Amino acid sequence: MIKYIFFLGMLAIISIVLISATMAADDVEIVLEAELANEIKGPMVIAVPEDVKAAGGIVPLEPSNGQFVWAPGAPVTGGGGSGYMKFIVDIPVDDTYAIWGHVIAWDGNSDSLWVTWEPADPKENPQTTNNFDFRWNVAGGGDWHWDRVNQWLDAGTFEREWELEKGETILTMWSREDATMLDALYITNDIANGQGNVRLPDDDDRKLQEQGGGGQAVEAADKLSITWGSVKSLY
Ligand SMILES: [Ca+2]
Ligand SMILES: [Ca+2]
Ligand SMILES: [Ca+2]
Repeated sequence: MIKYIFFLGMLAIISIVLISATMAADDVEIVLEAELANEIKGPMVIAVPEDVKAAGGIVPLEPSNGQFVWAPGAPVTGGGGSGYMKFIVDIPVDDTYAIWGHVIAWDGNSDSLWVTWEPADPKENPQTTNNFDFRWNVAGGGDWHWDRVNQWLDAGTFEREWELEKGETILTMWSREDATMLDALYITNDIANGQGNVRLPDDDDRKLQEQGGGGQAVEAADKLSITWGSVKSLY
């Protein structure tokens, strides 16, 4: 009997160790280029730094992959509110996720987007509903910098997170104020360490994105690439 209890105890310990190892391996990062979005609707367009000069702005440093997405606009001026970029994101594990964007926001008239992520968010166009739940107050700065997607309400600005099940999701970045620039996205379920782990897409990430995949699972020590099944197009 004592032997049996000991055996059960050992089993429990082994299970805990195995579960812990599995949880570490379940950290997910999905690193996307804005310009490789599945759909980009004008006036949002893929741009290169020189295009900014034509709009009257200061030419930014080279973005990841040489390109970014924006609704063209001159500094300081208002405008925006139409066009979007849509990403089909294959979520590998049920969990809560957050998003960081690699952005430039020159001024108070060029520093916001709308963000919806279905199915956690409803299928809603915030450009027409003006629903502040989906308004991202992009941190200002004339050089590329990371900013976590937030919810800019009248009451203040709050970090956003989304509970998602494994499977296909649709992330839409809608133009709100023109000249807001998006270079890349970093999505993770390791939210606590997200700000410290943010990184730009590499060749493997771009390959996954172009194949219609979701992302890479991150092992505790080194990164393990996983190819997801190809994602069916929704369009
Ligand atoms: Ca603004
Ligand atoms: Ca603007
Ligand atoms: Ca880019």
